[in-house]
Amino acid sequence: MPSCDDSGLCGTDSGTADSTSGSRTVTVPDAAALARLETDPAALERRLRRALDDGEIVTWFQPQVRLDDRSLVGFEALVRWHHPEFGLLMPARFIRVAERRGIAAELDLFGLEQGVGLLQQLDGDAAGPRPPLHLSANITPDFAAARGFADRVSDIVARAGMPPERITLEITERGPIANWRTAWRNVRRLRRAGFRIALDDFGAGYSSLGLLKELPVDEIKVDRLFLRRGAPEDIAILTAILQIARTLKLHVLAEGVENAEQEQRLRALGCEMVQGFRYGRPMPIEEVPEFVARWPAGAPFMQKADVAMPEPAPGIGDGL
Ligand SMILES: [Ca+2]
Repeated sequence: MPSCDDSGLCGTDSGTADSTSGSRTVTVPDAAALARLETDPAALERRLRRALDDGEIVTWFQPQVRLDDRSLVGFEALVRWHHPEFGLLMPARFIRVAERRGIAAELDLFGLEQGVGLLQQLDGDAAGPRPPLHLSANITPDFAAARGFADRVSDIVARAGMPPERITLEITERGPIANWRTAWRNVRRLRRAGFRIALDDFGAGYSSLGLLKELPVDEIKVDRLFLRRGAPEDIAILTAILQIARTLKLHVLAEGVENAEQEQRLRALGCEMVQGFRYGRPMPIEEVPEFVARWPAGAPFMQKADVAMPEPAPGIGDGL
């Protein structure tokens, strides 16, 4: 069975077999055949386009939670490729080719559209009044820089009658693109229209402090990298990120929270929101309504805009 982690990476166990994980069947990929596809960008592009047409691209959703009282805040939409031969493929396997070949926009829009539809369904399911749930949708930088980006995103949300304030666009500075200036102009336009903007993978890769000056950011998504080990330098970096966020009045969401120890660390640092296996794994869209219905009564719902940054525990950050 492939081991899929929270970051969206699946293992590439060799051999071909079917195994069942809960209610869903997972196909273990033929690693050699998959590698052949991955190393042939033209073939991968053709196959990916067909996947979009044939309905093999699916969106999974992972809950986002307020750390303080475990209020359910919303979900991040995560695009997957349900390949008939290779099983469930994470974006890491195809996103680079998708970006280079101009398909990333279609994947981003698909995730957004599915997510907006899900919010509508969840609104309709609510038995009584509850704060509206929020959607976080990933946007690749190439798409952000593309002509028509802002209109295409706005259209999907407007057609559904969904307030843009219920959507966070997660953007990362990954990789070189031709025109950052255009990308950030487009992003600023969507922010003015009411969308929230999150800096994804913050602290890792290309996501830089400079972007906090460049962009009207609402939220920082702290990369899982700083949670894994709990080493003093990781804690120092987490502390510094949270201090910056507090000073700039930004929201913070830590990704990749898997256990009580990590949760405790984030709580002491005054982190506001979390996402990770500890609160819910990514799940197929059909499973989300039941997940929401079963959300424990003691852990309420909360509108994302109302989540406020708590103060860190006394002594945290001293000496930095
Ligand atoms: Ca993301």
